[in-house]
Amino acid sequence: MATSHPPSAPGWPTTSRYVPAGDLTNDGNNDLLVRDASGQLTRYDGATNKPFAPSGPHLALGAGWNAYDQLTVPGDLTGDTRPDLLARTPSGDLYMYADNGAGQFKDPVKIGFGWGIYNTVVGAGDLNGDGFGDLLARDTSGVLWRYDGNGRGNLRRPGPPGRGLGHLQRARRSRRHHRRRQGGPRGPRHRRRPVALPRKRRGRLHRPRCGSAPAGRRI
Ligand SMILES: [Ca+2]
Ligand SMILES: [Ca+2]
Repeated sequence: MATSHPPSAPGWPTTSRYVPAGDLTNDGNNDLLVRDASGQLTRYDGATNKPFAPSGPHLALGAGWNAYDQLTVPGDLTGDTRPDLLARTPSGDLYMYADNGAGQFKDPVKIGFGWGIYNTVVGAGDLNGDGFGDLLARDTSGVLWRYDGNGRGNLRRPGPPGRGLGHLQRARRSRRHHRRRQGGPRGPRHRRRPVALPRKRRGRLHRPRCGSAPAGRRI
């Protein structure tokens, strides 16, 4: 999950961005990524029962990271159990940095575009229990969307949409009830088209459909 708040220990500049990163070094402790105001990214290594400190063990991971306006670690996206990093540019391109097995990152792979429709993109860990990290994205109207990691370094639309399914089922029951009250057709349920989101909301985030643009599930 991304955060702009520094760790509670003193000495962390408020101008840096702090990204909880999971266990990048595979030592059983979660680590922290810090991007400073100049764009330098640094990995700070977690330790049991010790707060992160600016003087603690760390490794510089390179410069130029201020090219991104969102950095977040959803968990493992590649299927190797090691957490991976997602980075979004201000223009909406989404890049995946896979953990290289040594607590650093491989070269980025562009996995999407059009993500500028979201004002926040947050790695959420494994929400659906398949072992792969998942992502939450909030659009400018406050609607939250979920993207599931596919274990192959990318994101996919989820299966059962959880709360959203209940919403669709309620909408379907409501429409069926309305038809019956009006004496309309009562054909088998499977012959009807699934009820989509309310018309005023339908397709709001599906305009950039082509390629690997966002196509998440509203939750
Ligand atoms: Ca991984
Ligand atoms: Ca998952």
